[in-house]
Parts: sequence; structure tokens; C-alpha cells
Amino acid sequence: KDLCDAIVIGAGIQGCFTAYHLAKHEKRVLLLEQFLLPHSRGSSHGQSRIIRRAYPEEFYTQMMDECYRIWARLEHEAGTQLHRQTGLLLLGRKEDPEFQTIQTTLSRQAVEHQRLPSEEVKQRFPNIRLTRGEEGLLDKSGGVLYADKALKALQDAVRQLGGIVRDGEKVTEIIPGLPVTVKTTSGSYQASSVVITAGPWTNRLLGPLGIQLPLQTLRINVCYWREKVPGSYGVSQAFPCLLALGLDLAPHHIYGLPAGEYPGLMKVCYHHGNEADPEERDCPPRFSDIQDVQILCRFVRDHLPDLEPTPAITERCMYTNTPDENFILDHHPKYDNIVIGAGFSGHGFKLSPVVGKILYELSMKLTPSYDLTPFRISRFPGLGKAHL
Ligand code: PYC
Repeated sequence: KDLCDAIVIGAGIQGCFTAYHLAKHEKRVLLLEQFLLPHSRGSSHGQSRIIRRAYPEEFYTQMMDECYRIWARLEHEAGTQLHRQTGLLLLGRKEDPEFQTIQTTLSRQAVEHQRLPSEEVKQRFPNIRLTRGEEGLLDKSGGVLYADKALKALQDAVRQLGGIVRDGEKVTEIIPGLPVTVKTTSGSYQASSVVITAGPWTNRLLGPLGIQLPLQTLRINVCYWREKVPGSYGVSQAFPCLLALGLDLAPHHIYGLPAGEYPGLMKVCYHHGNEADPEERDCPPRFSDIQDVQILCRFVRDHLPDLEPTPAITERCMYTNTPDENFILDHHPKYDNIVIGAGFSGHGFKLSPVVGKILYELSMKLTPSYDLTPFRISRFPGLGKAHL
């Protein structure tokens, strides 16, 4: 059997971008996916995601420069639009440290932005209402990524570049060594290295490899709200994406997109969810799901008065969160040729072009292009090399 340079396990956006970078560098890559493609079981499905430079952490804002370039390159290569610039409007209180830190980061990184006092928000976006003390901060580079189109473009590109994509093939065993062996429900493969980008299934694969990462798998309610006045928050109205920071009513962010999924509906979601096994994601709503949707109902009532007060459609998505909500991009502490990309904590899609590049570099033992200190496994107590 042919030996691959790398096997990537999991064909969500992070695995697809990793395979893309490997294939671009003429590596023999096999991309494995447990479900038939496309599917909606993980964290990369649906038509839309937010892209933005607005982050409190400068390292994410810095990575976004290259992400925008790679997204544009993919768009060019695929000959299809994958991104629409709308601007991203942050809503928060001026005394909120996160709001202030984001503005500082944007200034320090020379990202075009604009502080919008409440009067100006009202003038520019008459169908957004702010409550007392709230203001806006506009990241002009923000917008919508066409998620499902991007996934398809990457899978096509991997194939065109000579990589192999095998879906409907679940990994049953990873046998460390050089080469490393990966057994699936229909075959057995060997490679110089393996990259695990398995989202909420990560710890299931890592258990037999002697490590469990501090990952919490959350089921998110993805809610779509009907416009009372058709088109008022729509694609044609130059309406921005929204990110509301810990306002009084919710400890976690709320975000909104003028997405095109369902004509006449706007996507508004709570950036948090309820612990769930990914196999049980579609169980009936629990009390905690209902509470999360109630938080959204209050937000919509107070801030987006031209939407109906309850969601018309609720879908599900999985987040895989780390305790600090920073990613894990690292080698397995014991097996250097097993690389892990995990814990994208609900904000990894936009950053996947650079995540994929870093995972490619780690898997090929190249010097990473970015400082990986925030992403190391050893930041978690008891999980460094010395502990295994
Ligand atoms: O990181 O911008 C973001 C985001 C929006 C929705 C989920 N994550």
C-alpha cells in the first residue's frame, strides 16, 4: 500500500484547510470523514459564518490578515464567491473591558474601525435599538463567509491537487508509530503523520492514545427570526453582522448575521450552549436550551424590534470549547507525528485558513509561522509532555 505523507481525520473546515495546505505543498494526503459529505453533524455546516478582525486578543487579529488573503485566493481558485463584506457592528458598554480591549487591538493593529455613539448607531441603523449605556464599534472588514460553499471548494481543491477524500469512513483505531496506522470501518492506511481535526469527537479518538483534553462539547441553538418588514435586516439593506458583548441580559456573546439561508429570516444566536454528546445533539430541547432561547428573545425584543419576537426556525450545531476558549494546535505530548487541532470554541471558522497552515506545518515538522504559545496543550495543568 502507498504510504501517505499525512492522514487528516475529520473533514470539517479545519481538516479541509489542513488537507488543502498539504496538497498545495505536493504532500500525499488522505482526508477521512466519518459521515457522508456534506453533513450537518459537526460544527462546519450551514451557509454562513461571521468573518471579522475584531478580537480582544491581538494574536487572532494578526492571523486574520493572512486568513483574508487565503480566503480571497480560494475564492479566486474556485471561481466562486465565498465572502461578502458587510462590516461587523460590535455592541457593548463603553466601560466594558472587553469592548475597550477590542478597540485597543484594532487601533494597535491598524484595522479600520469606527466608534459609533448610540445616536450614530440609531441614525445609520434605524432598526437596531440600543439600551442605555450601549454603543457601537464598527469593524469595517467584517462580513459573512459562505460556509458550505467554502467546504465544497476546499474538498474539490484537495482532489484536484491529487489528495484523496474518503467520506462515510469512521476511524476505529490509530496505532502510533512510524508510520502511524489508521484503521477505519472500511480500510487500513499508513502515513508519516496524522492530524486529528475531529471536533466534538476528538477525545474519543484520543482516549486510546492516553490523553483526554479539557474539551466541553456544547449543543448550540442556531435560531432564525422572521422580519416583520420583509427585507429590513436583509442582504440588500447593507445591514452589518452583529456581535453583542456580555450585555446585562446574557453573560455570553450574542451574534447576528444578515444571512441568506432563509429569505426573510435573520440569524441571531447565543454564543453558548448546553453540554451534549455529539451523538445526542438532536434530542428534544432541555430546560437549558429553552433558557438560552429566552435570552435571545429578550435581546431581539430590545435590540431588533423589526424581527418577530420568537424564532421561526431553530437548528443545531456543536461547539467544542476549551476552558480559555483558545484553540489547541499542537503535537500529541507523547507521539510527535500525531498532531491535534481542536477546541475551536465556536469561533474557529474564519481562522481556518491559518489553522490549516499551522497544522500542515506541525505535521511536516516545519517551523510554525505563528507563535503557538496560546495554543499549546501544556497550558492545561497536568497535560505537558512530562505528565505522560
Ligand atoms: O466568532 O464571529 C464569531 C462567531 C460568530 C458566530 C459564531 N462565532
